[in-house]
Amino acid sequence: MNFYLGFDASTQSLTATLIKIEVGCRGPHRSSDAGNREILLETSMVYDAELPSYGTDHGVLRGADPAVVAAPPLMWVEALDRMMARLVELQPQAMSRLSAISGSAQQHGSVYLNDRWPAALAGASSAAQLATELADVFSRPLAPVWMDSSTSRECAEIESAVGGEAVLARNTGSRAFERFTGPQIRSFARKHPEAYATTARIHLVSSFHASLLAGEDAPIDVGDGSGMNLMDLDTRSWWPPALDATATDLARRLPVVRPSWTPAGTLAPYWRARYGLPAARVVVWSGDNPCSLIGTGLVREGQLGISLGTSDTVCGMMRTLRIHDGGIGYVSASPTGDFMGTTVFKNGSLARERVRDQYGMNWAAFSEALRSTPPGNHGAMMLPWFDPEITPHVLTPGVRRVSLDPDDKPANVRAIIEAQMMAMANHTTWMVAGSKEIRAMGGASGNRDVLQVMADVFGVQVIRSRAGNAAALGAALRAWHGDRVALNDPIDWENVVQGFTDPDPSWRMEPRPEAVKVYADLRRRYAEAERRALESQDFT
Ligand code: XUL
Repeated sequence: MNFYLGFDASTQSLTATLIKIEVGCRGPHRSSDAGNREILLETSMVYDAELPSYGTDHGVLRGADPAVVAAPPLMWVEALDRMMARLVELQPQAMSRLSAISGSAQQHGSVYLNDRWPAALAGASSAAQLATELADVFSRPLAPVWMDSSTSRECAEIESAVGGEAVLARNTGSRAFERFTGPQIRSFARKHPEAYATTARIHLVSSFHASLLAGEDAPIDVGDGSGMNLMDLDTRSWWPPALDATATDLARRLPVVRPSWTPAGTLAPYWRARYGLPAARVVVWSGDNPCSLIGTGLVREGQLGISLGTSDTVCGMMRTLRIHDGGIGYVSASPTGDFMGTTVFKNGSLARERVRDQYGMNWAAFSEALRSTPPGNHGAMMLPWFDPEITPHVLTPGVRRVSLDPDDKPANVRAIIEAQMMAMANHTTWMVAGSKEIRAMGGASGNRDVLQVMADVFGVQVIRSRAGNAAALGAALRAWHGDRVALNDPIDWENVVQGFTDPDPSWRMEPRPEAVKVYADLRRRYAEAERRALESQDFT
C-alpha cells in the first residue's frame, strides 16, 4: 500500500484528502495499478469557525473599499499545523507511511516575506507551533487574494509597458487582471515602497504552503505561475519584460518556476519531529483550478469542468494554445503538461447565499423555489453583480433586475441561478467547442435543481464529480504522479485518474429539450442585458 496526501487551501477552508493505492507490479504491464484505489479520508477545517481569532469572514478580511480583499497568511500556517495533528489522530497508520504530499490553493494571492523567513522556516522548533515560529517573517501581514479588484491602475500600466493588452496575453496567457499577482505586487511596491524593499521573497498561496511543508522555498508550479501575468507560457519561465513592467528587482524575490510534478523537497524536520511523520516527498503545489482538472478526471481535450464554489469557475484542458481576443478568461499551463482555459465568475456561492439570506430561506426552500418556477422565469432576469465581477469585467458592484419583481422570492432565486449559468455558457464558448458533457464540482453541485438548470442552459448532460473536494483529490493524485516521476517510473494521466474520478451514476442530469429551447433565446437576451448594463453602468 502507498499513501498520498492532498491539501486544498481554498478561500474559506483547508481540506485534506488521503488516498491509498495498492502497489502493482512495475514495468510495462501496469494493469494492477488500476487495482485497489481508495479515498481513505477527506476532512475540512473552516477558517472562520476554527480559527476565529483571525477575524475573517468567509476566510477573508475586507476594508471599507469593496475592491480590497486580503487574508492573514499566519492563519494558513496555523490551519496547516492543526490539520496535520488531526490527520495523524484520525489516520495514524497511513500518515506514518506517507509516500508523498502535494496541494492545491486559491490562485493569484501573494505572501510577502522578509529576510528572516529562510532561517525561521528551516530551523522551526517542533516544540512550538509553526505559527509562533513564523510570526516574525512577514514583510506584509496580509496577503491580497483573488477577490481583490483594486489594481486597475497597475493593470493598465503593466499592459502599456509591455506593448499592450494583446502582447501581454500572447506571452503570459492573459490580459492583466486585477486579481493576478503581477498587478498586486506592483500596487504593493507603489503604495508601500519601504515594505517592498524589506521583502526578500514573494510566494503564491500555493508555493507558500509547499514551502511550509518542505522547510525551504518551494518552486512555483507552471499551472499557478500562469495566473500571475509574469510567466512566459511558451518557455514556462519568468518573462523579463513583465518582471520589468511590474516592480524593481522582482526576479530575485520570486521562487523558480517548475513543472507541476517537481519535488519541492521532503517533509521538514518540524513535521517529522512534531507528528512522527516520515520523510515523505513534497511535490510542488498548484492552483485549485489546475488541481480540480485532475481531480475530476478532465485529462482529455473537449471536456468541460464547472466548479460552483466561492468563485464559479469553468475549466477545460487544451492541447494547443487558444487565447480569447477579447480578454475573457485566461490560459495556463496545465498540470498534465498541456494547456488549460479558465474563466472565473466572482459572484458564485456568496451571491447565492446573499439571495438565500435576503429572502430568509434555507437551502431546502431555495431548491423548492427553483422547482416551483419555470425555465426562463417568464423572461425575468438578474445581473448578479453583488461584488465587483471578473467576467464580465464590472468594477462597480450592483445588482440589476430586468422584468423581475424584487419582492418575488422564487423568481429571484431562479433568476440568480439562471444568470450564473447563462453567463458561464455565454462567456466560455471560446474554451471548449462542442463539449458533450460537463463535470460539475464544488459545494453547490450537491444541489440537483441547480445542476438541472446547468444542463438545460448548456444543453448537455451534467455529471457530478464523485470527489467531495476535487481540488484536494487532484492534489493527492498529483502527489502520486510526482512521486512516480521522481522514482523514474512515470505513470500516464489516464491511469492516474482512473477509479478515482469516474462520475457518480446517480448524479446525471439530462438536458430537457423544451427548456434548452427556452434558454437558447434567453441566453441572447441575457447577453444583450449584460451589454446594456455595462454600457450604461446603471445598476439598481
Ligand atoms: C481563478 C480564481 C479563483 C480562485 C478561487 O482564476 O481567481 O477560481 O482560484 O480559489
